Amino acid sequence: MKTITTLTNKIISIAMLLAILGIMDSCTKSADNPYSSGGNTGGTGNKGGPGTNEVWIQGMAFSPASITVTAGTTITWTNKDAVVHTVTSDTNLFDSGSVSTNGTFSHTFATSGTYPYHCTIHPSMTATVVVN
Ligand SMILES: [Cu+2]
Repeated sequence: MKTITTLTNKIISIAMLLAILGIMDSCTKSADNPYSSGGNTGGTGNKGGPGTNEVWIQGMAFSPASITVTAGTTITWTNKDAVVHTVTSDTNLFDSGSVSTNGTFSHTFATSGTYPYHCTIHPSMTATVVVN
């Protein structure tokens, strides 16, 4: 009888250990891949925030106001506002023209430098792309 009890205890211990390992494993997976839930790239909702190499035009502002990328990176802007905006380079390097609600504009930055830009409709909306 005592032997059976000891064996049962061992089985319970092993089961609990496996359960704990299982919990740890699932935590590690979610920590390793924070964007595994799909992210917001290309989405039309306003929840979450812009993904990698992505700028949201939201609340009459560019978010993030300063984005840093490596040369050759394509940045995509998405208009999350109900009004039309533009993504216009201060130095005429790029100009989106009118971007409507949920519309996007992309530009590839081939050369290192600092690239300030603005919205021509709302001149107070300014931001910067830094290319390393
Ligand atoms: Cu604007």
